[in-house]
Amino acid sequence: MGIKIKLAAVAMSILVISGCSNNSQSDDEKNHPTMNHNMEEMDHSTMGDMMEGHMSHDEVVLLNDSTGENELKIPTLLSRDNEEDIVYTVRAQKGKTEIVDGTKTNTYGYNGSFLGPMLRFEKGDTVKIRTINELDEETTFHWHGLEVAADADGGPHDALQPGEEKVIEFEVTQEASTLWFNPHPHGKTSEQVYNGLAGLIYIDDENSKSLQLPNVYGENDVPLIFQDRVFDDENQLNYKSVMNEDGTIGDTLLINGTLNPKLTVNKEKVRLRLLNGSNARNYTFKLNTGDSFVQIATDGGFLNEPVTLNEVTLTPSERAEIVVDFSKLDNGSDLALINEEGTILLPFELSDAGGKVTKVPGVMNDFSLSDEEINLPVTKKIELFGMMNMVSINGKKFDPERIDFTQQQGVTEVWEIYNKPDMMGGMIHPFHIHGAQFKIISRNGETPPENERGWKDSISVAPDETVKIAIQFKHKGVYMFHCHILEHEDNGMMGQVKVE
Ligand SMILES: [Cu+2]
Repeated sequence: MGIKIKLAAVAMSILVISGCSNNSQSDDEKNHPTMNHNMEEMDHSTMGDMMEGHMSHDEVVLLNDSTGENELKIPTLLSRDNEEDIVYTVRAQKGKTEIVDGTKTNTYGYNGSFLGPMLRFEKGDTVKIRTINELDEETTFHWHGLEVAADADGGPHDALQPGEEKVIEFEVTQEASTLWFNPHPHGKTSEQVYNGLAGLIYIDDENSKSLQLPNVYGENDVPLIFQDRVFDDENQLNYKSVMNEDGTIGDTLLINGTLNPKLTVNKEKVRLRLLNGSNARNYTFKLNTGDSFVQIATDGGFLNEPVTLNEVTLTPSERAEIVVDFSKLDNGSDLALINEEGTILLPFELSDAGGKVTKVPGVMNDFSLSDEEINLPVTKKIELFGMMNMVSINGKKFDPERIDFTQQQGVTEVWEIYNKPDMMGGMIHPFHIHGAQFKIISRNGETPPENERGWKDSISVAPDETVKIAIQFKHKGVYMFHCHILEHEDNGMMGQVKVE
């Protein structure tokens, strides 16, 4: 099967992809990690890399349609180590996984060979997690979106060597939300995530339990982890052979690790918890019928009111919870989740069973952004710039010995994040801050769209865009902030804030 390629309008055409035989072209570069770059700014080694077979940012490999032949896998719920205490064990492991029928792919996983279980906490819980590194290389256990002290956060300072373990303990103080966990060892994050290290965290609270939203896990409350990969001729994930310094993109979509997935649903409202778990690809999710759906939650909690949308875009690490109404569909309806190119990501099959009657409440949360927060002066400025291995934040690459900013615990500050374009355009950088949920004040001076008026831990920042956020850290310690294109992160597009 050939790999489909897309060319940007202003192409600096270096198209050297081994094994590619079927290039289709389009002018549409919307929502892709596309970069048209000034050649003069590149050094020779970068050029050499690109000439030797890495993709340039002028083309994005299209995804293949899902054939729908495999029922979607649902991550298992991780049970506690014993009944009395809220203690969990999470092991990073290697293994072999039958992703493609009849063959075993070498993969990484948590408590299994590929991806991980789902950890479900309740607000107010004191949770202990025993993390164990059973890999042959160092790793860390980072809890993306969780508001914990930095020594429990699993940043690059917290590397566990092979065979090492560490127990962390924290209280769940934040509201109901869909978070996730992944490795964060500096320079190795991209490959470890690519090989399969990623898992889900659900937080429940009194509010989420009282809202009567669809909440039957795996039935009408379904997590969807989107990850694109390239399988080689032996059906292996050979990261080094497909790695792109600017973000590794694949032609094959896995959802929850399932190749060619379909989801069987009852005739009811179904809540889909979308997580962009890809190294670099952006997704704009739509229904193939053009029908609308409602978004009910952002990265870190419920929106105040459901927002009706025809599409929602997620950059790497962002989440959105949406509710799709299947209750009025006929059997035989041809319904699928697609992306902006019309690629079928997830076909739905309607079962004969009638579903539960649930309602999306008109009021779900009391998130607020005060005038005081809006009017705070900007006290931290972030400038994202560069491409390939020449990415930087405020002109600097990550240095574990350097603290870039300090901030007082419990004090709200306004950060201004600017994506500085190069002469030929630039690319979207998804920007993530550890250890806190924040609020978007403005995008280019404008109020953010309705579906971003909620708690966020990762934001898309487009070329030449300035995003202002209000952020407060509940805990102390040194936290990372970085681009969530994992290869940019590994290439040093990361800094540190020390909360005192
Ligand atoms: Cu980036």
